[in-house]
Amino acid sequence: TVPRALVPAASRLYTSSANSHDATSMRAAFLSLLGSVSSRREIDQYLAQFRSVSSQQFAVVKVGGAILTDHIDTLCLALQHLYSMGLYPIIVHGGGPQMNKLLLDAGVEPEFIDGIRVTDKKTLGIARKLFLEANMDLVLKLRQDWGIPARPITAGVLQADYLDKEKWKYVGDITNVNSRPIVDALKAKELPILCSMAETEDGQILNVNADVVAGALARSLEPLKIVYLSEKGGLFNGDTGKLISTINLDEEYDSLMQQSWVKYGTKLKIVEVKKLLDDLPKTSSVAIIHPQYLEKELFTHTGGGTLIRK
Ligand code: X2W
Repeated sequence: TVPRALVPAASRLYTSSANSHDATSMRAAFLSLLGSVSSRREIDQYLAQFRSVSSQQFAVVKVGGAILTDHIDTLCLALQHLYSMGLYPIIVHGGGPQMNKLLLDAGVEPEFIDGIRVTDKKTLGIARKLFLEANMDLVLKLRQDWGIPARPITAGVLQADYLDKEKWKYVGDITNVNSRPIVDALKAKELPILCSMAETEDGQILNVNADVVAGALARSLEPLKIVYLSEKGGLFNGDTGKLISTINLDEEYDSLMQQSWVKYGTKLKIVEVKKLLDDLPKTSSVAIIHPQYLEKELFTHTGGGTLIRK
């Protein structure tokens, strides 16, 4: 595992060099971070690959709501680390668990159909307020506590129609991604922080599942990495309970689909990831990981969660 004890020291090193991108000191800190688990060449190889594409094509990172509440510093540290190397992932965060709690507090029972929240007018009102607050909290934390210039992008990117107004009410199906605000933020060397709300043509705000937003951003920007940060930190084999380190869809998809433990959410996730990767260049891959292993996943062959590729 990553020697986490080294991380605070490394992060101090980065803070001092975050703006100058002082290659030598960053490199020293980075190597100390990953040194025990991977070779210098391995890290170099990945870094060169990530730097070979334009900044909007490095990574789209989806941050699950539970990460915002329970692992925020781990997330910020990982983002600071990437930022110090000149890597600017595009962040979209959720807020599902917080939303459930607010609804229960308001006396409303959360309702989902096929994993998508049924969002009536009252629920939408609560969601809008919560997602905007969560977005601003994350942006301020990154800026003030971690010295990372983050930019909130809460409108103007995601266009949508109603997914099915009868069934889900105020829930969006993304029809278009306007990447301009994201590209502008990256040009200004700021981390774009998006939340999972979209707008219809006539300006109605709609709730969208954050995984779906990440997929739509990925289809539009075609990044090398699509990362889903979650508490579980990967997909697990239901028979052995072991973390699945790599799934090569071209070779394993059909046999995987026949496994008895591939059902419900796991099945849905694999099917969705396959659809996504079918639409993207072969160099793109999806990683499902805990934020603690973000760098390990990005810069080592062994990774730290589940890597899905074609
Ligand atoms: C989601 C958006 C937030 C989300 C919801 O209201 O919960 C829909 O399902 P997590 O933390 O990633 O689950 N929207 C339409 O996806 O957050």
